[in-house]
Amino acid sequence: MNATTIRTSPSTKSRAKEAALPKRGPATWLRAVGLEGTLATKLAAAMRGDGGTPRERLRSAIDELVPMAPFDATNAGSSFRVVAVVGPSGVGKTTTVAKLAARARIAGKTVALVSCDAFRVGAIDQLERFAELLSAEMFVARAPAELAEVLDDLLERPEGPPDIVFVDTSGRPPTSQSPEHSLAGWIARAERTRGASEGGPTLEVLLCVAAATRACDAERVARIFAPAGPTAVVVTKTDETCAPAALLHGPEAARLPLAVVCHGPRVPEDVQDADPDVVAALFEGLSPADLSSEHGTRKEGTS
Ligand SMILES: Nc1nc2c(ncn2[C@@H]2O[C@H](COP(=O)(O)OP(=O)(O)O)[C@@H](O)[C@H]2O)c(=O)[nH]1
Ligand SMILES: [Mg+2]
Repeated sequence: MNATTIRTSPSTKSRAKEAALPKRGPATWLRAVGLEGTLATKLAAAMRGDGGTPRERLRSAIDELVPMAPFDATNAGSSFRVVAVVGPSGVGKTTTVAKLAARARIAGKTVALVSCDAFRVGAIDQLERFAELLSAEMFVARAPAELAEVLDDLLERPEGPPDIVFVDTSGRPPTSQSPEHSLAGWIARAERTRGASEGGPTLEVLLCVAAATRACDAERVARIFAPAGPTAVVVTKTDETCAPAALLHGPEAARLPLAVVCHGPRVPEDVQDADPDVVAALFEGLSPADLSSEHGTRKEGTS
């Protein structure tokens, strides 16, 4: 199973036509793909510049404006990672957990899954099914104390903890009662008790935003989920829109780098590391498959 082999969507040609890069001024095109405000102004200026093809100018403008921090499924430099996924309900959090956990398994890592979503009917069963497919252990934590207990138990295992623990959350705005709210405190405590020499645990909190989210709603999502302490952004459902503005407005609103892009519901295929070429192609209405032939696909464990 190769997580980075991506099929060309049947609608690729029509979407590419809809979003074809402008031959003249870029302002109309930027509006059509949903980009607004200062970001659109900066992109328009960069795209009007000299040198290169329109795609090359778009790519380098994206590279300048949006930091990218691809998800490291190989676990370089950490002995116990906690990766939580937060964001609005229905955005694709549980599916993203499954995709990233599958990538880690493909890279030969051990994973455990924790569901903190005791709210939505069927949410625990959904993660349980993914856990079975991945031969991963799965736990349920309904409150901060339960999550701390699960993580303590995993960390103290005589045979050593799993490489990565993925924490799936409900789409509700985090409060002090939400398990994910307690993660930063748990990490700090674990670091104190274990000491740096033992390689303390690390925490990543991925904020999921759907690709079609407008700039003002991306701001709203970033504000609502700020208490969970996001560290990077995941943009989902790029396959469902020809205006995937949140690829840029999501990271802009959260002031965080883009980690991965999800372009379909399939696990583990429909996920791609953040990369300026991939983002530029998605704005052109191309699927990441169109790029893989130009750039080759990166296999887990070979970076
Ligand atoms: N088209 C498409 N569907 C997706 C994507 N990611 C998730 N989904 C689907 O969106 C629905 C909600 O996903 P889920 O992971 O349960 O969302 P959650 O409520 O945030 O956990 C499911 O039917 C998923 O299969 C994506 O990138 N593209
Ligand atoms: Mg879910």
